[in-house]
Amino acid sequence: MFGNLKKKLKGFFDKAGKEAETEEVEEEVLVETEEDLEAPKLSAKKKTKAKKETKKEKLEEEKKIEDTKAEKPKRKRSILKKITRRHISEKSLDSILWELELALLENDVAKEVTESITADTREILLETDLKRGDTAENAITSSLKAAIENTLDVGDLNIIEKIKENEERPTLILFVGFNGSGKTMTIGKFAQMLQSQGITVVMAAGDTFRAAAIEQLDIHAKVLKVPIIKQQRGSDAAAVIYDAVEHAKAKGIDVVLGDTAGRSHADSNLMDELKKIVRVNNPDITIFVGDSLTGNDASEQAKSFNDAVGIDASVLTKADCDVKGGACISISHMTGKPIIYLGTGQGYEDIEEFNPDWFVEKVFE
Ligand SMILES: Nc1nc2c(ncn2[C@@H]2O[C@H](COP(=O)(O)OP(=O)(O)OP(=O)(O)O)[C@@H](O)[C@H]2O)c(=O)[nH]1
Ligand SMILES: [Mg+2]
Repeated sequence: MFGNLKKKLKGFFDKAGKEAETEEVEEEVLVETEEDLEAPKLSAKKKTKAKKETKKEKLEEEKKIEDTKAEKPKRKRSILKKITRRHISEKSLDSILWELELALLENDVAKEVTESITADTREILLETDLKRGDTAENAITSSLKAAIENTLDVGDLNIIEKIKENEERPTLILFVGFNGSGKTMTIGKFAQMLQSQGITVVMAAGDTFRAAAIEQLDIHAKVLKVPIIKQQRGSDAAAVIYDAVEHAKAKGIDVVLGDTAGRSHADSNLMDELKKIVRVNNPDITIFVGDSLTGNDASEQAKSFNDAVGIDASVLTKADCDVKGGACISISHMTGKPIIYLGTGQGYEDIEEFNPDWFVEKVFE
């Protein structure tokens, strides 16, 4: 899984590490220091005056001075200090980042995401001083790692918690995406996963468009012993899902898993139908299901579905195949929504939580 990205980055790091020139620069920096002030002394004038004061006043005055001494007043002072910094020279940075851009593009990271990661890496590298004994390669690796971590840091969505918090009505989870991306299979996996957590589910055969789509979901329902709400092919998908929600309400079922027909964002009729499904049923969670084998296209699709109906998270399927991995980075960045699961095979158990930290470790290990 993600072997290609790892391989590409390894090649990049080797080359970049060898080519990177570091430079030492001496800089003068302002350092703020604090120094103790002398405890205030009584002026001569004040001293004579003090003599004339009563003993009580004198004692009070002395106490005041003692208190001030105890506070130890400090004065801030800025001084110029010379320091030597070692970092990768800007000149070699340009060629390194160009190589990085290529390595990411070749691994299905979308162009705009590549640019953002490269810019982030540049910024981090320029800000980072190389410590004694630190190699350029280490600095490049950790800067890129930090830049990718930033890109993946788009919040989290815990489905199980969200379902358990929603006590008022059944939680409707709608699965949307391109043709053949794995929506229906993922519904089977979700049904199995949720049931194993003691959460009850009903399936809604909302793909009323493609031949045999209803029968396909029906098979999953039978195997998993899950109720299913369906109508004939060609019927109104929004109504099928509405009926499933009503059924869940009546039977006290926790979750409705809504299947939808695969569609391209360019198909305006089907996109309008999807908007209607969303308008009528107001899903609690809309999940974009993307095929990681389609690489760069998956992130473009995710963005267009997010723009059309608003998604809450993505599931990337077929991660068991030798995928490049760049789609994971791109989808999060382009939708601003987290990837929550990876599909890792054709069995019901083949679903894994997506953990950005794990992903980054995997790529850099
Ligand atoms: N290897 C692998 N195959 C998967 C995975 N998820 C789905 N598939 C397969 O991908 C194919 C399409 O899956 P479906 O669930 O029918 O996809 P869909 O999005 O519902 O397709 P449409 O309804 O036609 O839009 C099937 O052969 C699935 O078994 C996965 O994680 N790994
Ligand atoms: Mg389907």
